[in-house]
Amino acid sequence: MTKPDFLDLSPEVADALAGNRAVVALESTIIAHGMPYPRNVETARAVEAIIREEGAVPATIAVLAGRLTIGLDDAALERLGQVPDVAKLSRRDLPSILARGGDGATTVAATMIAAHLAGIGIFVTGGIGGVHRGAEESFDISADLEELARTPVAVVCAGAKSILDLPKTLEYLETRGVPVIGYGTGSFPAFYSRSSGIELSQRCDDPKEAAAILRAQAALGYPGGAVIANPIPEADALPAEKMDSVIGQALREADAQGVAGKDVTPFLLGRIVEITGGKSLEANIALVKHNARIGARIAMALAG
Ligand code: PSU
Ligand code: MN
Repeated sequence: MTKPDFLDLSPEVADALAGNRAVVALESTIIAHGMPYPRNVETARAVEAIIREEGAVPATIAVLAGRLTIGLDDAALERLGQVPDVAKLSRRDLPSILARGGDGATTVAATMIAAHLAGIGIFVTGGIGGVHRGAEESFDISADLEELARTPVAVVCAGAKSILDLPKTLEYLETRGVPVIGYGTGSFPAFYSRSSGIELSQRCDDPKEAAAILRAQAALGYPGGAVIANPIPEADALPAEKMDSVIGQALREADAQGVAGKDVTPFLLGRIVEITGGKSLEANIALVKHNARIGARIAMALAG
């Protein structure tokens, strides 16, 4: 594939890809809209360090001055984490910002698109977007799900937050043929807690097994990606009942304030951190770091 001229790879990432070494993509919406400053930037750096420790190369992705940038330097991470109102970019938003210029943070969907253009097959984050509660009325279904159905990038995450309708999210992924693979678990993780109680039909128990499944999927020539659902470590998990009531409050506030469209997810994420006095943030950081370690190991297994 010829590299589009709006794509910028950092020298480290370009080198690793040219040498067929393990590279792990990371999103930037989690930095700009998923966590407060300065923990967002600290976490972004810590996650990159974990991926390096495991022998892989991290590639954080964002749009900077209208360039789709793969592999951010420290100044760029700081800017995305600090500047208020950085644009949140999903699939639909990329063409305009690349044409017009400007900065923006990429969601799971947009990060998958960029990773695939660059030739990166593994992507680590916290949680994916999904079918929102009440979607039968609002039609609010994250473009992340459709992206998973069409772009061949595997996303290592801790499932999805129960701000979403998790059964409907899994039904959607099933309909679109996206493998959802429990990593060391038979049930779908619920982000802050290890299990949503929903059984998964597929699991793997180590990086080699995950890599074998992804290789088989690639050999089948499927257009889409996969979800590797890695539960939060036991020691960092929060009680599900407690988080359900926090999430319930955040959802009621969003409704009362008429929050809609792309603002829904950032609003809920921000309120959950505030209502829990930062406890949810600690859990979020712990699970992202854990995903980084597992994702890097899977990338190493795929490259090796
Ligand atoms: N869920 C989280 N943290 C996040 C997001 C989701 O627990 O930071 C972000 C991701 O970037 C995801 C996006 O792709 O929100 C989904 O937004 P929407 O629901 O508007 O598609
Ligand atoms: Mn939405």
